[in-house]
Amino acid sequence: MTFSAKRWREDFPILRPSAKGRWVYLDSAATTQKPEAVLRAVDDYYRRYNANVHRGVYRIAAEATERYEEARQRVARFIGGDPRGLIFTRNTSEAINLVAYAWGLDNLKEGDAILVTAAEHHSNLVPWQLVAKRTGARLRVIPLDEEGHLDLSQLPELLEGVKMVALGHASNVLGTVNPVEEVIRAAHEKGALVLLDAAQSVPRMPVDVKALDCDFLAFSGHKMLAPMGIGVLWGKPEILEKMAPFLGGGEMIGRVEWEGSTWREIPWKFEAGTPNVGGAIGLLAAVDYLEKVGMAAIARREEELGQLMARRLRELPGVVVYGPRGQRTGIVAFNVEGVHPHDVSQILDEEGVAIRAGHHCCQPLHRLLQAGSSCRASVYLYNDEEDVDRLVAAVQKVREVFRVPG
Ligand code: 7TS
Repeated sequence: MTFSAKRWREDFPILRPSAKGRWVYLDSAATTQKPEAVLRAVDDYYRRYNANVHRGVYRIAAEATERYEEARQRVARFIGGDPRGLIFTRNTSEAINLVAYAWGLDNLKEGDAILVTAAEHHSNLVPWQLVAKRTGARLRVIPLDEEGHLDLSQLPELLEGVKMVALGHASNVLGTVNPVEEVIRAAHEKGALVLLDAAQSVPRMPVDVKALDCDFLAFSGHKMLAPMGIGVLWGKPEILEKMAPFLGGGEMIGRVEWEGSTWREIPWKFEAGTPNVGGAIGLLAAVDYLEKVGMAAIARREEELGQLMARRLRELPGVVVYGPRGQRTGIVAFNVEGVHPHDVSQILDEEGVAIRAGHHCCQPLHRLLQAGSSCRASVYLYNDEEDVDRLVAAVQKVREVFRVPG
């Protein structure tokens, strides 16, 4: 059965063609557009049953609480996890900070190591640096091979003394999917925990925390059709239960005395203050939508379009494409020789093609690639071959404007 991006695209008001024609959105790795179903679910909450959760005993407060907790159950099912381990956060960054602080400050000490990869997003690097500084732990880095795959040849040595492996599942620059099962198995054999930064995997492939056996998983709603400001940390309940809270405040307490307080059970222990109820309801609608499309179908489609984009861009003289030649996701970073990515992106914008330019929050990786920054095109379920044609034609235009040799 062929994948009908056109069919899905119709659900996204922002993507409807204007008088100027079709606008091509290729920046879904930064944030995805939102379908009617999500917009309607959020709108319905604010119009019809907006109320704070877990507090009021009146009718709409009960409805808001019910929907919020239903979102927790539904999103947990989407990733194959126990809902008691599902904590709503603002985004992936906050989810990772939660673990770095609430787990790291109590479990890391001088001489311990935290293992990351050379392709980490700053969100899965800087929190660990901050906590390493406070605890005396050290960061260690899994290197990459020429194509951007993890070089796991030294993994047993790299794991010596490691307490936490904080690992990106799918790269937001290279388009690689890391062999996380292998790393998780090896880490567990050495007694280390594993946090997966799944910001780019949960939106574009089936992810099952039980099958993976990861200890923590972090992702953002806004990269998977949901509104901004809602994210998820999933953790194994038995680990979360032993952790101290991250933030203190209302909602997360059991009993409060002047001298100290007790905490609610998980997951509420980690949700201080009024949560983003509308966001969670939007994420529930997003997950329903994604399952209707089918995560396996989305993954296949991503791979097809990613391969096509990488191949077509590589055919253009003076264009360098980063990442693997083989299997990849629909995230493709590239550079046009001698042209700054901001100039590329500006010309593309004039051609009605939106891509991202910059270091994509991966400065150490860009230094490895020997590029200060790059252009990045990323697809989602609403993109198709015509969008790839438009991208390639617009990059051709850049080559002409800047007289790129070839
Ligand atoms: N980890 C990865 C792999 C990411 O791609 C991102 C966001 C994050 C963590 C942080 O997510 P946030 O929702 O907390 O911001 N990446 C990007 C990007 O590539 N362009 O814009 C945001």
